[in-house]
Amino acid sequence: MQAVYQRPESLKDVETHYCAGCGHGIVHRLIAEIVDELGIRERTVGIAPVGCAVLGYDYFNFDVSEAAHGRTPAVATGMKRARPDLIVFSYQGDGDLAAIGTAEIIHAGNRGENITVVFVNNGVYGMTGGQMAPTTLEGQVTKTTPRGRMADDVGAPLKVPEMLAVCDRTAFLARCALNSPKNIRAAKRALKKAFQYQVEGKGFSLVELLSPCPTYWGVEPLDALKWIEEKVIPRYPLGVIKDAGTQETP
Ligand SMILES: Cc1ncc(C[n+]2csc(CCOP(=O)(O)OP(=O)(O)O)c2C)c(N)n1
Repeated sequence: MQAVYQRPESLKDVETHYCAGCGHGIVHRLIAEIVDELGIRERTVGIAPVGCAVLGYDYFNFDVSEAAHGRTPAVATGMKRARPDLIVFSYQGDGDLAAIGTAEIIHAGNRGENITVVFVNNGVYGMTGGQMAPTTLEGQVTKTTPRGRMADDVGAPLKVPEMLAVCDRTAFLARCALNSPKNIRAAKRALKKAFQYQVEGKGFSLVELLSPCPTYWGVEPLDALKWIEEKVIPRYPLGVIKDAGTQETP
């Protein structure tokens, strides 16, 4: 019998702590498949964030460092500059990247660091029990926003790849969703390109992944996928936001 689906070598054979229906496990799997397919496991280093993925180092079968409170792009920068042969990725949630780590991500992108950023946007600070994040939608109930985001008070939901697109030195920026097999396959293609760009020395890449968080959205896992389709994607359009690698040089 031919095995068509098995555990990637880059993923440890352990149970994760993530809730049922959470997107982090899917993202871990995609990264592991890509690292295997690119044959870079021996030189890959991940930087885990604060947030639900704080224990990411327990699940990947390659080196993972940890950086507090939005500082993974800084640690990734140092690691990549000291050892350019390494393939370094920063793994971040929306609280970590778009709130407490906003300055870090903008400046890493603006410097054009040759790193890959995996940005998991589930619309809440999951780890803190569902407080509002910069990405929380108007009308989205969270523990600290029972009536949804009040844009007049706190601003509109933040579009991170669009924000980074204005930095001259960002190379590849995309947004994908984890709500269907088709969208997950597209997410894998975008993530693979982001890693490939680093391997080819093309510079800073970031892929935002719209991810379900049934626990802190207070909905069933299937309803969380429907919410992404009906509410999140219309507010955060999918696709490649910038691809400098395919531009012809004059
Ligand atoms: C305003 C604010 N700043 C900083 C923190 C510290 N903090 C705790 S968990 C966390 C990350 C939030 O998680 P997120 O990045 O949204 O990932 P998730 O847990 O949803 O996977 C941060 C920044 C906080 N709770 N609130």
